[in-house]
Amino acid sequence: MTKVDYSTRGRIAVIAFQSPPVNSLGFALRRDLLLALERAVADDGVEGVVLIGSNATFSAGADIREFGGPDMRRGPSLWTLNSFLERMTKPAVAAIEGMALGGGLELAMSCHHRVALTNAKIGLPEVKLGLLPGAGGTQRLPRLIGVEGALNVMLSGEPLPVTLFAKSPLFDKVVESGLIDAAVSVAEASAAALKSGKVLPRARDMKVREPDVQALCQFARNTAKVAFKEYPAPLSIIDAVQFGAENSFDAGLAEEGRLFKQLMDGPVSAALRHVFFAERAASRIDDIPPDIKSRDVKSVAIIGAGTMGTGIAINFLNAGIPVRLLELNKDALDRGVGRIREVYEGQVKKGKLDSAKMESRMGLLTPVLEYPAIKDVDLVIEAVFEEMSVKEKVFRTLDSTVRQGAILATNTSTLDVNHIAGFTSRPQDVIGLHFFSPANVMRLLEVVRGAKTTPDVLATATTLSKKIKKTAVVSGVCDGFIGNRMIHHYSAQAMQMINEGASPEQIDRAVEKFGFAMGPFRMGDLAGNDIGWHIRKRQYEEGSLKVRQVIADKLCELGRFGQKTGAGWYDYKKGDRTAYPSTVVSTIIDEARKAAGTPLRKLDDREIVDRLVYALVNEGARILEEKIAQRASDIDIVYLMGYGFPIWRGGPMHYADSQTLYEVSRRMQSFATQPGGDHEFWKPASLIEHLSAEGRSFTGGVA
Ligand code: 3H9
Repeated sequence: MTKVDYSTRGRIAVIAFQSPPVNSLGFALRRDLLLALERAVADDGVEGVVLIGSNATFSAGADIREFGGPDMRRGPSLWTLNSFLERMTKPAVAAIEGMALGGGLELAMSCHHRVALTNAKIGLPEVKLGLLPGAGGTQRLPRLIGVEGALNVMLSGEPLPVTLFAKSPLFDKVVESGLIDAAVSVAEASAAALKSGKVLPRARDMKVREPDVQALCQFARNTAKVAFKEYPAPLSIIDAVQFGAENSFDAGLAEEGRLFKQLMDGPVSAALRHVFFAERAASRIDDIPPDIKSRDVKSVAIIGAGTMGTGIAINFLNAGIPVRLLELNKDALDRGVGRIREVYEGQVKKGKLDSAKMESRMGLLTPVLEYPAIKDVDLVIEAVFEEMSVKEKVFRTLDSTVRQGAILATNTSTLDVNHIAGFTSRPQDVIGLHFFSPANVMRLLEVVRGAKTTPDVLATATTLSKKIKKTAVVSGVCDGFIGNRMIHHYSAQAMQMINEGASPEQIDRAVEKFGFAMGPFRMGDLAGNDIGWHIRKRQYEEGSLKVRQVIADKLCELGRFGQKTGAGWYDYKKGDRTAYPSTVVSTIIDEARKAAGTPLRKLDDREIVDRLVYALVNEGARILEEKIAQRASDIDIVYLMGYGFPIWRGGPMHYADSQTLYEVSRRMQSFATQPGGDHEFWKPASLIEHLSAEGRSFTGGVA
């Protein structure tokens, strides 16, 4: 609950504020803080004020939940509060522990003095939300620590130790302990100095000490243009700093306010704010109480020492959790251990890891050749060949060897987790943990909830994901779960557009221009086209995939699996990952088009992008209808972290919302009715129709 406590220490008022969990400066806190400050000003017995956050932290800044809503405009704004503080005729001291971020640091910089604990951190992370510090940060920080330092703080957005700034005017004192005492004594000394004729120090009155602001800002601008291509906030930060340095403080504040509003109203900040909340929402499992007890995971076994198994193992070794790597073939096991060592050696060479740490991580790895050697572990993750009969063998063996109470996980990317759980006598302990390749790099982890998986097993998986630095998204069981089920529809559209006249290069280029890390064909070549082929063959057999992907299958029949075979949708030269257009592929495409007899036409980039993205969106909507995903923002996280969807567009579901679901639905219908259009494919999911009719969106309920 938001609360502001007012007490006095001698002639100093101590204003302790709280707004759990991070003391964000929402409307109620701003209102109560201003009231407390007014009380201190009016009290003749008070000579100064100390502002301190409760719950061991100062403040994480403005309340992001208010952005874009009416509360942002309610009561005193942060500008009003800061301006009141700065113009007070009694000294105000910010006492900082924990974090002072964003608007929290801006509040502190509006005080006349700042005192911090040595382990506290400060930062202006607005850039990560597509914003600039909009409550005076772009003007006060350059005056307190210099233009270059301030630009570094604002452009990185990282929280930094206060000790870095201990000698600058940003801090009067940095103390090991006794924060309140130190802050009160700074306030008392300042009040005494005031009586003897000194003026209160204010950031607004300081000169910007930089010999050539214009040159420095131009240099920063050139760098930012390359580093943050699609993001407008970094350039706005530089503009606001330069404007304030070359004009007056007040003119700088006005320019900062104008730019802040512009960014706040823009699509990039809306997307990044959505991502901020989406990441945090993903860890919540709606029907499981947050206080459910997880199982202890102190040891892990990984079955399969291939690329996936070893990648998964590295995550646990990095987190200090011992791993037993099981492979029945000695050579394959040795190769797996060698691969893990190679990854670590690469990191040592790049200076990202020291040799001692590498050896201690390798020391946590035990290669084993038989199942009894893993019988007492807490968690097993199977990463063997993607074939039900192979999984069956592994899970039946696990069931008969591994201790009761251990969690048995499969890393399958498409197979039925319930079916796999059925190979054991303990389906309640079975779960899917779908890592993405390379498993030691990609942040996404799809946690697949079987029909019988118990809540504590699920909770253990999500808790563990944080320990191994993954973002977990819970998915129900279906073919391909959230990510691969959707990508299947995306790929089908890409193939369909080739049949209609587009080339792989044109499709890749269009979608990369939209912001995807890689187009579908370059992605296939990187991941290995044989993976999709293997899945398609199973789906043709089961009858779940009715339209044969003739061109893609032909490529695989010729062994064109992608980069690893030197040929795929593109040609590759040895030691060179550049994708060169292939005459072999264009001949295969020509022949397939002739055989199909589809009339060819020119597709423009907009159609290509819309068809690919809306194919994802339509299937995403069905996934929501079927409750495979808990919420639309989870689908966005899967695509942002696992499939290279541009972060600044917020994910496919947020992107669809930004276009309005009415327009999305109309566009789908236009694809259905154009020559050769696939009516069944482009029938908008009923959720889209239903939300659109009510003027609602997929993600409206989350952010
Ligand atoms: C700003 O200040 C603009 C100004 O310049 C101008 C204004 C005019 N607001 O991350 P966690 C919630 S922009 C509302 O899991 P951690 C978060 O959603 C702001 N809520 O914990 C979560 O809620 P839930 C600039 C916030 O320990 C809970 O707190 N500031 C805010 O890993 C715990 O968060 C930032 O950008 C907020 N400002 O990390 C700071 N911050 O439990 C953003 C957090 O319901 N925040 N919440 O899911 C962070 O970087 C991290 O949350 C922090 C704690 C480092 C503070």
